[in-house]
Amino acid sequence: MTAAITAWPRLEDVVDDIRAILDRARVIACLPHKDADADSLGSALAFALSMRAMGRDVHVLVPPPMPRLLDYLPGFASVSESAPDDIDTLFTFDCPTTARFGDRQDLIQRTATVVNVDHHVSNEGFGTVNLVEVTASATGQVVHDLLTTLGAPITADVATNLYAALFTDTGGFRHENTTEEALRLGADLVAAGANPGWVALKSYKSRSVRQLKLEGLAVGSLRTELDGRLVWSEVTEAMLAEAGADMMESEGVIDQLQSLDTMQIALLFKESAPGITKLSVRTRDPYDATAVCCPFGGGGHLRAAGAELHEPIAVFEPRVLEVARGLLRSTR
Ligand SMILES: [Mn+2]
Repeated sequence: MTAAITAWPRLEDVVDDIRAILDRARVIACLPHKDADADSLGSALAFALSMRAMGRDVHVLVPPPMPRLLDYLPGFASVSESAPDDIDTLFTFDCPTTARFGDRQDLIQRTATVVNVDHHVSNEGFGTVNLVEVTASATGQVVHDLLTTLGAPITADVATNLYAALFTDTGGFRHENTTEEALRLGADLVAAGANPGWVALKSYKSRSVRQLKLEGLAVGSLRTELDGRLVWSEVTEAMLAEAGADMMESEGVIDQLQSLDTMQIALLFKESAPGITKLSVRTRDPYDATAVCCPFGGGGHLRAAGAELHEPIAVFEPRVLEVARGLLRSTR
């Protein structure tokens, strides 16, 4: 595990490099991380749509599977799972490690120029140019700063993608990363054509019966320890089968766990494939979510992090619980 990079170049230090890269680029692709959320894909689409509005032909690729729950984002219909062979310039969004590109990791190695746009503290700096603003509430905020500095247009569709990125990465403007800057940017994006009610409807009020049933099963099997300070649950293959849902539809479960009044560390274990477990972690002050994930090669943000291990839940879960208990016992 490499140590976190603490001093990133500022936008004004890299914008000329990015401008030169765009001038030279012939085939540009935008890439979010695997199992993209609205920040990652919304940022990629916003950048691509703004470039397209300036006459550039830009591809948006996703590592499979296609994140179909995000089909409301403007430009989604143009997203592809397969990459053209002749990409020479790759922009990545909201992805701290190359491992998170899943089946598209090879693109990072075989593309001559990579611009890494992100806001994760744990970013590995894998780009030719790295634009990582760790104080930004969302990668969408970094993209907005980049586009406006480049003089690229913020059309209504660009604004909608950026608003969806910002809105969901702040948990609907509820998480600790809901800064004054984030709220001001939200207003600017609405002025540019984003519809906040519609984005809220699409991101938080458009779930299927399958999704709610799955959530019910996962919430129903939650467990707590240490007076409810530690809460955890699982999403298993059996639950998916019972609800008729797939793993993509388990996205809201961790939000239910972190709504518990006594919660200080919430953990969700997902059986993403036989023998592979995905961990999602949410914490409250003073607990660092990355401290739970880093021992297992994961990372993320101060209050939201994750990891993936090639171990079944039954093996992985007790190890993570030990780390979480240790943290909770060390501070009150
Ligand atoms: Mn993000």
